[in-house]
Amino acid sequence: MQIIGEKINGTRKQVAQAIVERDAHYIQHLARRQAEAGSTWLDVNAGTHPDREPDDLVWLVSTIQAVVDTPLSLDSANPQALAAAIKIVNQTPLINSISGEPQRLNGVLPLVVEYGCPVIALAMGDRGIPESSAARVEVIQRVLEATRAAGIPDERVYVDALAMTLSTNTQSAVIFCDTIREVRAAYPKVHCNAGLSNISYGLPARSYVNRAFLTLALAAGLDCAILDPLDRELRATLLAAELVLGRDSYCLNYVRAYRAGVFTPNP
Ligand code: THG
Repeated sequence: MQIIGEKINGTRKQVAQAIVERDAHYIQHLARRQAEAGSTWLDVNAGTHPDREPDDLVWLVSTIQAVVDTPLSLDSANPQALAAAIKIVNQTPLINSISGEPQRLNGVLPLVVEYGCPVIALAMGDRGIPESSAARVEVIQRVLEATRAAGIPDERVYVDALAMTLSTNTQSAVIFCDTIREVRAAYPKVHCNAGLSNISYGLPARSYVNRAFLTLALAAGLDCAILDPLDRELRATLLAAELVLGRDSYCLNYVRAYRAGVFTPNP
């Protein structure tokens, strides 16, 4: 399982403030803690106005790289911001993301090809996020035609079926899992990613919802997630679910994590 640390995201209030104030310490603290918690990538989302986003993303990337060497997930729909950030990264980043929107495919795919990056592909087209799993699979098929035509191997594509909050559609986790089951069957080599915490947006006691969703999505074929790596109970759930799904030979990861103290509750 690959983990993308979610915490450096400008839609979070304190991060937004740190970006405006150029508070490097706050960002670096989040970077260090998420790296220590075992993130494969750190998501970096400036979440600012498109005019400011290239500068803000570049500042975030250089601020983070000054303290950790975990590769970054550049989270932006803005080709200018991605192009500026990609030039200064120390390690090949994950590009988050492309979609079926022509503007995004045309603007971002050339960068993915030029720099040989892994890339997240969202199940979203020019008319937004389709309601049904069948329509999401169709969008993904179109995006994969484009990535294959550009010479990007399926192994470098992280399909994201888009986890939307249950507070506005109680079927959204079911639709998500149905979509990735179909994608997995048709394209065995692609990865499947989720923005896990989206699922519980607007609900109380979110971590329980995140944990239940993570377990079911893992069973459906999820192998990568943007999540809060500092949520120890979520990490314990991840380890237990992978063990139960037969993805932890000799129970090694589970037992090692127990010994490392992962199973003590969140402070
Ligand atoms: N897919 C892809 N990228 C994405 C998303 C996706 N990037 C943004 C977002 N969705 C994933 N990142 C976050 C980051 C923070 C939160 C939700 C999604 C969030 N955090 C709470 C907070 O900051 O208070 C705490 C979360 C919790 O309680 O666990 O809500 O879907 N490709």
